[in-house]
Amino acid sequence: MSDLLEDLGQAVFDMDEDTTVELTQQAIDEGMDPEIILNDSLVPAMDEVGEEYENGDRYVPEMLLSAEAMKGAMKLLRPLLVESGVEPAGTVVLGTVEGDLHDIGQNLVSMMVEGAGFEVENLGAETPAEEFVEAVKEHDPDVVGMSALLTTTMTHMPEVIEALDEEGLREGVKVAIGGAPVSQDFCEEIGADGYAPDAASATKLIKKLTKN
Ligand code: B1M
Repeated sequence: MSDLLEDLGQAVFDMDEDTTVELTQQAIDEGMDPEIILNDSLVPAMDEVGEEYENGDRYVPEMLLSAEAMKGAMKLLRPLLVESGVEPAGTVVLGTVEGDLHDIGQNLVSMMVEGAGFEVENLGAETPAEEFVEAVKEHDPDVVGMSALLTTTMTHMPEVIEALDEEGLREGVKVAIGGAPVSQDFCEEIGADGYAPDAASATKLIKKLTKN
């Protein structure tokens, strides 16, 4: 790997958004293939960040800062990737369920999944079932991801699955869920396809569900 790509990955790992953006621009200006910048430098750096978090060697705010740096680089790369026809790894519609304002974790999941090369339609907090359904019709995603932080709102998750079923859309998508009160048992109970306890494992789960 070139020194520049190595330094770029290190900047993401070090949570240094300014350097990440600067080095991404430099790599673009030097004519590097945007796909190589993404896949050989940025994505492996975020994988490492995810691993550190899973091992307990990195906390949420530090993971967020690396994700922000990655987002800064993606802003520069996305138009070039689209131009060069690089297919995203898949599309994910993501939202926090109805009545639930908590969107910090969900945004973190969104950033990490985006960092892994997926296109993410982030519906934000307080997303009713109908909005998930509309987004699935509009974006034809591979995965619908739902987040809930309250025991009183996790009950909306099966409603979304039912609404997708009623519209004949359930077969065409995988459903991933997460959030503090949610568990693997709950996932199985409501017929979702996967549960992940944190943003790093959500990314792995979505990769697995889409076989990326
Ligand atoms: Co609220 N809140 N809150 N809150 N809040 C909790 C969740 C609570 C546990 C605090 C407590 O009592 N100890 C409690 C819930 C109790 C329960 O139901 N079991 C609670 C409560 C009760 C409330 C209110 C009802 C308080 C009130 O008004 N009386 C109210 C509800 C409002 C509403 O939603 N309608 C409320 C409001 C708020 C704020 C608005 C002030 C604010 C939210 C701001 C925002 O998000 N924009 C807030 C906050 C910040 C919290 C705590 C302190 C932190 C949540 C957070 O952001 N964590 C929280 C207590 C706590 O967790 N310590 C609490 C950091 C974040 C990175 O983690 O969200 O868990 P987390 O996300 C993780 C994983 O869960 C996972 O990955 C993420 C990253 O690793 N994950 C997924 C999340 N979504 C996923 C989706 C996936 C996969 C993984 O697949 C698709």
